[in-house]
Amino acid sequence: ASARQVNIAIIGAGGVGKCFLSQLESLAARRQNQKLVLTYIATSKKAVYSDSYSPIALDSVVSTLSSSSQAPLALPKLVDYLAASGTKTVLVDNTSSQDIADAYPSFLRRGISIVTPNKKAFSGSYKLWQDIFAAKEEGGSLLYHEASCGAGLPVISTIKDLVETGDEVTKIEGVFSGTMSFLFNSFAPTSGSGGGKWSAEVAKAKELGYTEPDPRDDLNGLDVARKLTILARYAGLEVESPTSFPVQSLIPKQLESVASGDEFLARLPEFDAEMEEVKAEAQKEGKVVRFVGSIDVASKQVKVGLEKFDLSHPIAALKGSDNIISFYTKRYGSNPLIIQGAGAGGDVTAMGVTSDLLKVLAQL
Ligand code: NHO
Repeated sequence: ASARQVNIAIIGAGGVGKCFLSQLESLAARRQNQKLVLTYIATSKKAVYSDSYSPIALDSVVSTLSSSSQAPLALPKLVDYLAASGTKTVLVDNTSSQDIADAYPSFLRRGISIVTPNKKAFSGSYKLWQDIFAAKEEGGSLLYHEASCGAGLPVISTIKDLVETGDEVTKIEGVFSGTMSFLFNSFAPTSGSGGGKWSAEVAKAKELGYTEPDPRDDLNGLDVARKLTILARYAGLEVESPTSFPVQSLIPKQLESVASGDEFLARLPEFDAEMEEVKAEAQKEGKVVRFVGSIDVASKQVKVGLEKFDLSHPIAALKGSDNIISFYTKRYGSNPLIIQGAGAGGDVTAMGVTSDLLKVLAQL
């Protein structure tokens, strides 16, 4: 019998997108009973596709894309194009675009499944969250977004499994940002010495590629707030948006509106003394400071910000850019289920997307 075909459409070919493409190439080569055909790929500027849905070769896709003169399809047109192929289709959204996230209901309603590391759809308005799951039901499509929290770590699948098997999540806490983890592990190490100036650590994190191009996008706490919004919703809380609960920003007020990320970095040393004080205050109590998020289900409290931890606490002892997420539930009692490991980076994030794709393929 001939292999069943599944069409793949991809938007986004940046840090995560490129790693995903190489994982997809090896997956397609190993896939026995399904033929995976790339029929559409786009960045914000360019696209490759054809009216006959001819396969785009995976081994040369990056160069095909960069030499293409085709423009991306507008989203409503893309929905029509993909739905008209007559073949089961999976859309992989490797962007951080809110516009694309807002269009998920239109794709899902037309039977197009989605896998994505993009947090915007699940941490936007509560209405969008409801629309997405209603459209998925209506279209009989599938939807996975493991990498929207904790990169490749099994965080979303774990909370879904806990809830769907009838456990009750009471509290979730942890370090949800790879960037913040790296910054505090090096600024305030448990050894007490060796931490550099705050501004120097931020500059180093940027140099190593851990931060967003503009480090303020990490330091304002919103990335963590988005991840907590998603988890809180799965835990049963109707969180309205990532700005509907307290989020501590580490951007000094005076630098909120400077024009560029570079100017921000240049002026950050003016505020080193403030961060030094925060660190010293924790040290006086024999603790270290870390940037954490927590969800208390009973009191419906979600919060993001700095907290002090004993040196022996697992949150204090994290290494590198690792995330740690502790789930307290009825079943697990006072010893939480803990997930820990790399929480940022192209390859591990793409792994979350590829494993989601495998889950979809198994059901198509
Ligand atoms: P890039 O490198 O900026 O690439 C984005 C691509 O999307 C580009 O090709 C751009 O042309 C395209 N694009 C943007 N808007 C478009 C539009 N409207 N139409 C068509 N194309 C468009 O971004 P990344 O780094 O590859 O990230 C891709 C997605 O993965 C984002 O949603 C990001 O939030 C998500 N993600 C990334 C990481 C990571 O490590 N890079 C993680 C999770 C999810 O676990 C990671 C994480 O949370 C990192 C976080 N900063 C932390 O914890 O410190």
